[in-house]
Amino acid sequence: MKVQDILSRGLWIVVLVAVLSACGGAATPAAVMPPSPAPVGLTITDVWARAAGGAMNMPTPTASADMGGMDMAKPTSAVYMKITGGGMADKLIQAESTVAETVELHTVEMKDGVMKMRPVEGGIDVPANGSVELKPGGFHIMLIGLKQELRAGEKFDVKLTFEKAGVKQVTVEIRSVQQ
Ligand SMILES: [Cu+2]
Repeated sequence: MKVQDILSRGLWIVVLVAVLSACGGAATPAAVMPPSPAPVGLTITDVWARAAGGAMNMPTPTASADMGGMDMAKPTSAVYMKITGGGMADKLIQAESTVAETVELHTVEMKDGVMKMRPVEGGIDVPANGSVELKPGGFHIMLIGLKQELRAGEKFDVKLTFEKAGVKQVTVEIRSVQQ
């Protein structure tokens, strides 16, 4: 196996040299990924949220009288993303944002034939060298009680806390989704 290792490493150096000389000396090291070392940290991509909290968010005297302060009047939204783990397994344990009163990690499960969402216990696992997707119908970051309208095309920040990787701030792109 050692010999194999050295051989493949040697091969990659040859490829690297070939690529570099093909570029005419223009150094583009980022484009050439060596195969053996695993990426150090985790990466978070395709971060988006559902546009929400528009007209229905507008408090009118009639609405507040009718609702009587019921929680269901609170506009909500959800944040989705793909998290790819680094060399070791990690766990998303908390999410925070200033756009909502409450931010929770949620999952969706079937209960008595009905899709219901509930808070995740213990966090969302991020496998080493693998990925977990937060997407509609599955894991998501629930935004409860939006303090502002989430307009399609605009952005906001979410602070994610991982067990090992620590705090990561990501920018969320707001998208309109057809119901
Ligand atoms: Cu939810």
